Order: sequence, then structure tokens, then C-alpha cells
Amino acid sequence: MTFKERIKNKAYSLGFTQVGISRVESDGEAEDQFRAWLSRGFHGEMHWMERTASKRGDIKNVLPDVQSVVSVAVNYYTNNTPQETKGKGRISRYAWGDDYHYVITNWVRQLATWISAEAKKEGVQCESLAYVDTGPILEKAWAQRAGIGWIGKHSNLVSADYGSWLLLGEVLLTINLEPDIPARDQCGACRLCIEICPTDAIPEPYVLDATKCISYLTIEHRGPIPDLYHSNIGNRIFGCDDCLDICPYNEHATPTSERAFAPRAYALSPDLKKLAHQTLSEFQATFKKSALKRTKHEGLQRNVEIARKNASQE
Ligand code: B12
Repeated sequence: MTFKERIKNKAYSLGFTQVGISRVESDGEAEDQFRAWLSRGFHGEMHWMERTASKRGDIKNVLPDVQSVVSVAVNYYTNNTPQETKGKGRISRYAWGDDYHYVITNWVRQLATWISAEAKKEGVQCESLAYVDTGPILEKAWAQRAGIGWIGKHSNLVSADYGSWLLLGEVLLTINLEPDIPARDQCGACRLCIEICPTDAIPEPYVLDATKCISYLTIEHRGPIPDLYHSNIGNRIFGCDDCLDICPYNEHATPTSERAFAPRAYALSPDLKKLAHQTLSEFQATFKKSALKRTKHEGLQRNVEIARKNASQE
């Protein structure tokens, strides 16, 4: 078995759904597109993206001697349907279970440690860095190069085998591994994700104007949400899945075997009235291990208020 095959086996044994490898010798197309995106102001108030632009735009600024990237994906799809009766909110699928950062970061770190230890046994020094979401890495672009899937018109990564209910991570390595074949775009003429977006946040295929995206507005944006988006937000209180729900590649999504992603009690039909009365300490206790804490108590209260206003106008 080659080292590459052993790395992949190890990754699957840790729980990853897909694994792919790319070599750091990119043509820089994704990096150029990223800079163009920033210059159009599509990142809104996510100033941390500007601050880390030199790293996001060149992975060598993250780990100078990086030669290979092991990209990983985890399926988080569960066979549940949100119960959308009046007075209930809606939470994005990725936040139904445990915060994926905890689940997957643990796995990528184990993978990184294992690879370095195995390389050392062969007398090879291998530095590594492992990330899930929060690293200054264009994760989707690296996953596409590694053959895991392609960046779809909604700008999320889509796998022909698993659809797009996938979360991404990666291990940067200073050793040279045989790369996989990059994935090719299979969106074809389909424009369903562009057409369904409630706030027209996809001005052109593959480009998301985050400032209009309900996910950005309800999770990343601080302060009041501009009135013009209120009615389109509907009952969404944390993120939005419309562009993914409609994707034909998600029609045959298979449920994950990872129990940490099983929906929490509140996840499928969060009660808006109850949430409106939730105190800061109740928020902290309820969402301690959930991705929902990202929006903070204040943000969730703001979102719940908009959803309640929308419900009262139905
Ligand atoms: C910032 C961010 C956001 C922002 C901006 C989203 C975005 N599209 O970038 C907001 C808050 C809106 C967001 C929302 C969501 N996010 Co988010 N987010 C990120 C983060 C931290 C950085 C992404 C980034 O670099 N964006 C910069 C822009 C330029 O990238 P881009 O839009 O993808 O553009 C690329 C291509 O589209 C292409 N491109 C750009 N312009 C053009 C033009 C042409 C002509 C072509 C062909 C290509 C092209 O090149 C760009 C560079 O690769 C990543 C984690 C990470 N470190 O990568 C997670 C991540 C992308 N998010 C993730 C998730 C799950 C979501 C949500 C589904 C959550 C939800 N349900 O609410 C939504 C999806 C919304 C959407 N349609 O994208 C996952 C996506 C997994 C996947 N299968 O792709 C990631 C990878 C986190 C993770 N580790 O799993 N997110």
C-alpha cells in the first residue's frame, strides 16, 4: 500500500466521508476570484476575510513549505424534516446537531498527527497544519482540486456521490504526495439554486453576494438586519439552506452515520415564543455545543423577532 493509500484509509477510519489530495502548484485561478470577490465588497462586514487575504490568496503564507493538501469532507445529512407549523422557526441543517467544528477538528488533528508520525518512521520530517472552517484557507477550492467535488453555482462544494450536505476540512503537509484528479463542474445548464434564492444573493453563477445571503444576515451580520430583507427571511432564524435543498444532487443524499449530527430536541421545530423569552444564560447553556452560538444571544433574539413578525403577518 502506498503512503497516500494509507493516509486515505486512516482518514476513512476516523469518520471522513471523502478524502482527496492535491499538490500545491495551483494556477491561482480561485485565488484571483477570491480577490475579485473581496474587491466587489461581497464579504460585507466579514473584515476578518480582508485581514487574512494574503493567506487565503496564497497557502504558502499559511505554511511556507507546504507541498500537499489532504482535503476531507464529512456528510452531515440526516433523514429528518423540519416541522414548519405556525410559530416555529427554521434552523439550517448544519446546525441541527453538535457543532461540527468540535467533531471534525478532532479528526483532522488526529489525521495530521498520524501522518507526521508515520512519515517520521520512514525518516522523513513532515510538518502539518489542520483546519476546519476557521483557517485562512479557500477550503472549497482545495477540495475541488483534490477531486472531492466541484464548486456549484451556489458556490458550495457538490459531490456527485454525496451531494452538498458536506462539511470540509484539510491537513496541510510539507511532504509531496501523489495528487488526485481535480473534480469537474457538473452543474450543466441548471440554475435552480440561483432562481430559488429568496434574496437574489447569487448575482451570477458561482458568485455569492454574502451581504444579501440569509446565512450571512442571520449569522455573521451584527446589528439590525436591513428592513428590505425581513419578509424574505420568513421563519429562518439561523442560516438558510434553500440553494442546497433545491440542488438535484441532493435528491439521493444518504444519511450520515455520525451520531453527533443527529438533530437536537429544538432543532426541527424551534418555538419562536419560547426563544423570544430565552435569557442570556439559557442561550449559553442550550447552545454551548451548537453552531448556533455563533450568532450570539443578541443576534438570535433579533432573528426570532423578525420571524415572529413574519408569522404574525401570515
Ligand atoms: C465566509 C463563509 C461564508 C459566507 C460567504 C459564503 C461564500 N460563498 O463564500 C456566508 C456567511 C454567506 C456563508 C454561508 C454558508 N456557508 Co460558509 N463559509 C465561509 C468560509 C469561512 C469562507 C468561504 C470563502 O472563502 N469565501 C470567499 C468566496 C470568494 O468564495 P466563494 O464564494 O466560494 O468563491 C469561490 C468560487 O465560487 C469561485 N468563484 C468566485 N467567483 C467566480 C466567478 C466565476 C466565473 C467562477 C467560474 C468561479 C468563481 O472561486 C472562489 C474561490 O474558491 C468557509 C470556510 C473556509 N475557510 O473556506 C465556509 C463554508 C464555505 N461554509 C459552509 C457552509 C456549510 C455554509 C452554509 C451552507 C451554511 C448555511 N446553511 O447557512 C451557507 C451557504 C451559503 C452559500 N450559498 O454559499 C461550508 C461549505 C461546505 C460545502 N459543501 O461547500 C464551508 C466550507 C465551511 C466548512 N468547513 O465546511 N459562509
